[in-house]
Amino acid sequence: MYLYFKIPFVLILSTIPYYVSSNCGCSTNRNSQCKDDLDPSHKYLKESNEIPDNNDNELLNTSDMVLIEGTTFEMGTNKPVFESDNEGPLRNVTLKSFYLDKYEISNQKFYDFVKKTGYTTEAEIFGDSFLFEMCLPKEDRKKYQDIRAAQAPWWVKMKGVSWKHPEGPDSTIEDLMNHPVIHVSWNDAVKYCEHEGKRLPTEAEWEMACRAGLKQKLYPWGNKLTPKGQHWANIWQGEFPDTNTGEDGFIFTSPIDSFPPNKFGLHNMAGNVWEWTQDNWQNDPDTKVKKGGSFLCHESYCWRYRCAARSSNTKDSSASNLGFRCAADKI
Ligand SMILES: [Ca+2]
Ligand SMILES: [Ca+2]
Repeated sequence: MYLYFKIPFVLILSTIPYYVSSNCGCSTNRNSQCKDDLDPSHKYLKESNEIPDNNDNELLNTSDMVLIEGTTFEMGTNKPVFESDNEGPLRNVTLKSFYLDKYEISNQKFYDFVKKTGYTTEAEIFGDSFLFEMCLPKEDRKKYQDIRAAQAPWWVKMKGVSWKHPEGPDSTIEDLMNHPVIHVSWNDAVKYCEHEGKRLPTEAEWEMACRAGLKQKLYPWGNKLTPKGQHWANIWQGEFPDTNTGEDGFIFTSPIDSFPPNKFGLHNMAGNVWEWTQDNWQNDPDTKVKKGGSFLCHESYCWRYRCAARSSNTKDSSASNLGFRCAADKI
């Protein structure tokens, strides 16, 4: 019963400075601006996260997955919004058939996984994760000035935050079981997918699935953000980062089956939470591509809920707007 229920529907965060940047509020890499512990890798006990390799695809259950037929599609764009993200150029990419989860992985599914395996996430091992500041009571916000990401001061690296306590150390997932799991690193996501006999999608697979057969459209449903006056994704309405009107029905995450699916039957490819992919960011094996934008994205600041958009985090990072879904090879 912590912060989630105390936050008014319209939030006015007048104390937070407004920074215009293409950074997207995405500076949630684990070591960014962490002055007291620049190399916390010693805390990461690999052996504590070992799960036996399991290549037995009898584990694979495709009931909540969509089979996407292999084809050639146009990936990227020649009209990049954020050139430094390498959204372009437009190029033809040919993929084999694959399965993709219809939904982002929910707290319920991650809970079941942890119950079966005893898995401990990296945020739990490190003891903290990045939390969007509006989750904190106003009186507590100034306490965290020293551990904010430099270019995105609305992120607070907070102790006790994890997938089990997503909105502050005293919060729970009790009423959020059908919401996407958050505060999970790329490493955590890989372990989850492997346990299900699955894997993370490649960036190309994710983008082909996002486009759902549409050519060079901005969003999974077309080019208009709100066709027929309806919201099709959980993003930010209002002025970022000061006012979120929640016009689409959600200030934070939404249930994984909310909003209409795209033509492939996939929900929330754009918005809600960012989704990890397999791919390295600019050939750095420790930094991974994420796709789709999140409930914090607004066109004025982080127009990254487009299929061609991309961003990144280091693979041990976690945050309150970052989750995943799994893919699998066609059997
Ligand atoms: Ca929203
Ligand atoms: Ca998403």
